[in-house]
Amino acid sequence: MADTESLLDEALQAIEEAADERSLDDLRVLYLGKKGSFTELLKGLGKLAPEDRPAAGESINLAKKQLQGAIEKRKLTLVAAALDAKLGAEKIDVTLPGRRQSAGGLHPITITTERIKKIFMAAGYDVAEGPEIEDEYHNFEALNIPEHHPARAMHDTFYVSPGTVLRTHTSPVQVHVMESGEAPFRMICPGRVYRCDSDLTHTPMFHQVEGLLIDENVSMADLKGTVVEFLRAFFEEDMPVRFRPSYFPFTEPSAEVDMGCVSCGGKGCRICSHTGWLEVMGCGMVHPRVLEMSGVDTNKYSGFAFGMGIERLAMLRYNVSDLRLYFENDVRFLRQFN
Ligand code: 2NL
Repeated sequence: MADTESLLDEALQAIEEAADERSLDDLRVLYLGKKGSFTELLKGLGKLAPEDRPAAGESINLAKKQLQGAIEKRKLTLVAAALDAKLGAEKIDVTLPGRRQSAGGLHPITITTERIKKIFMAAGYDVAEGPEIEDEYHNFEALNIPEHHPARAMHDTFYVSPGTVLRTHTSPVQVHVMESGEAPFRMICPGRVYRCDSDLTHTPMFHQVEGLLIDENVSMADLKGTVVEFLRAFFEEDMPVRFRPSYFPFTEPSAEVDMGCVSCGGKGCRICSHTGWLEVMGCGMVHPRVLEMSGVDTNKYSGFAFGMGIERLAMLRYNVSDLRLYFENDVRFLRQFN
């Protein structure tokens, strides 16, 4: 009887101190299992005098019941505590703002192209597009670029196969439009062009917009007015513009267009190589041979054309100092335009 009582006290104490369900179950096995202390006590009943056995047996069974009850009670406490701890650890702050889906946006070259298109469309120009793979006739011959002209040399042009090239400018689009339509024409042709050239200021693929206007009585004055008004609309600034004589096989006369440096206002800085001027496009009166080859009546019509690099215009407008940024797709760069 004394053994039973002290064993019960010890067991109750241990159960009360059990830290988790696992150690509680170990205690159950230790006291009530097949080889547990209380089971051993019951087995020892036989050694008692027969008249003492019923009372001893009863007190052992009573102790076992008490233990089972204590274990159940402790188990409920431990389960509740474990649940509390889990819920505490998983607590979320519902007042925190949600993670936003990032929206994406247009590439600065796309934004610039759309801006150029908008300006010319407002002046009545159509937008024409065409293939990036061209035959040599439309890329060169039709533009009065003869077989041995340096612009046709292998080092400038990507050949797809003999007689087929990646277009080196968007002029062939204008040639297609002239061939298949009737003057007058008023169009701009934006798109990707390719040149076998790669360094700090050249990438093998870049973007160009060319413009072509053909009508009766079109003069160099019309060209100058168009170019100056376009540049002032694009840069939103009334900067000076000058035309320098130049040469292109497809225009005569030809000119290169400079505008007052947007960075220093003409005083001279690193951007304009201390000249106060930035070269922004090439232009000229369309060579009569180019018009004739595409079926335009040169007795009735004349026209002007111009071409500009979109990356260069976008660099000047957004004050971007390195051309390569437009091709790396670093979101830290791209995000700044949206
Ligand atoms: C430049 C210069 C230019 C043209 C492009 C052109 C197109 C036809 C007929 C005649 Cl179909 N000309 N385009 C004319 C002059 C200059 O581009 O520096 N581009 C980046």
